[in-house]
Amino acid sequence: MDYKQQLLDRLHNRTAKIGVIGMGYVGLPLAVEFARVGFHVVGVDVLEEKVNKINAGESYIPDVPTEWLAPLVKSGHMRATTSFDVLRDVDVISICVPTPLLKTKDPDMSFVVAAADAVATVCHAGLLVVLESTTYPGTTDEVIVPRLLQNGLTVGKDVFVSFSPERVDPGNPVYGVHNTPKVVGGVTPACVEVVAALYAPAVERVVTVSSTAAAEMVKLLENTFRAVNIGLVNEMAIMCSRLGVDVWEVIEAASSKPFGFMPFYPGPGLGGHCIPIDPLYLSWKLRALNYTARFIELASEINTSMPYYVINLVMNALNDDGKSVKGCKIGVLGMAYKRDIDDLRESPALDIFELLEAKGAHVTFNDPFCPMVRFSSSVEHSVELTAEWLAAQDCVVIVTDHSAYDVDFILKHAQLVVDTRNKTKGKQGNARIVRL
Ligand code: SAJ
Repeated sequence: MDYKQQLLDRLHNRTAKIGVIGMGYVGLPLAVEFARVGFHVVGVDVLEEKVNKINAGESYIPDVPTEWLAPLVKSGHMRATTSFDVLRDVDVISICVPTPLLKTKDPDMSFVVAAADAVATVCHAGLLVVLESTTYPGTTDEVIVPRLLQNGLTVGKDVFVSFSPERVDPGNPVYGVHNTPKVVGGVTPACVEVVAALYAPAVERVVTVSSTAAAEMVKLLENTFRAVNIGLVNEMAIMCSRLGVDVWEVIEAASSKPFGFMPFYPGPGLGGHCIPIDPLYLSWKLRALNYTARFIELASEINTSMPYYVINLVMNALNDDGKSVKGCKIGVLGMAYKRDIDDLRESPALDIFELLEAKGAHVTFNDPFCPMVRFSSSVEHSVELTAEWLAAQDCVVIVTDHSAYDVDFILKHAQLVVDTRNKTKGKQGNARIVRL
């Protein structure tokens, strides 16, 4: 049996059945994109709540409008379940599960291993398995492949194994699954051919690389590039402060260079589920190979120090008003890890909030996207952004520069504003402004 040709035919005529494990911000958009181009897709997730919402045609991922999902569920092109058994009948399995860090800052591969073990129980000849979760180079070959070989299958002949990094940018109004080029790598050339044929109908451009490790590394280069450059510009901010130079002015002027420069901006720290974490997967792997990824580790050190740097800014600003943090009222504007989204994962605002509380300040926050924040020992709710609340704060800290914030209103009513995002650029008001 020519399983490669069988898969290629089924992918070409859209009769291939696709299973996607993990109905999160990566898996659901991917599943919907496959369904939109005519595949029958089944999403598998451990959370019944997500499964029920999908089967009711209700999206819980902002990047997937319900009006996209509902018709696909109605037509039978999209459904979801908590049972892995459905994967016995699919031709393709895409693994889109989290790859977080353990408390020790080491990779937490438990979700990938659990998915790989589940796939091993349903694996059959003619199956294509694609890992999309961001991970260290070698994961696909070392974690996925051995579990599939237990079934006596031959990779590249009976079963096809690939890696394709997810490039979902939550909240990006321009780039989605369809128009973000998709990098694909495979264990063998036949695996590359098959995985390229999988994505070809769903994405505008497929970029093939020669191996799974290369594809795993592409993603890590992309996000390490960001983490290191953000670390660089955060250190630039610290240096500019020592020099009495406005780092924002410097970056804006440097951005006038039409080649060889790309602006990054200092901030309160590095949030999100990608940028602070992915590079540490790479440095972890290299440590096992007796190599220290110095740029990654230094950038991580600088980026994780930024919340403390912000606390110092606040302390010094209050000190200039003859106040100490202890006993002061401090209002935090924005808790999400970046503007105009509701994601709190790794948000530096969480650290800033807790560090200020630890110093004895009475801290409250406003975030139009995050009505509630659960801390280790308390649950805090977003307060209404009123003139009274602003005026009552000894200091207001802009941590996340949501577009909805009316800076003129804030500067009119606040006494002191510490701005970590240059949101107050070119603005004046009653408040004294201290910028990162
Ligand atoms: N940040 C800065 N300065 C910058 C850029 C970002 O401090 O110049 C901070 C942000 O506030 C945030 C963190 O870094 O806390 C990460 O920001 P991000 O813009 O990288 O946004 P993410 O985490 O949503 O990154 C995603 C990434 N997508 C994936 O990894 C799949 C990344 O590849 C995208 O390039 C990025 O979105 C994007 O372009 O927005």
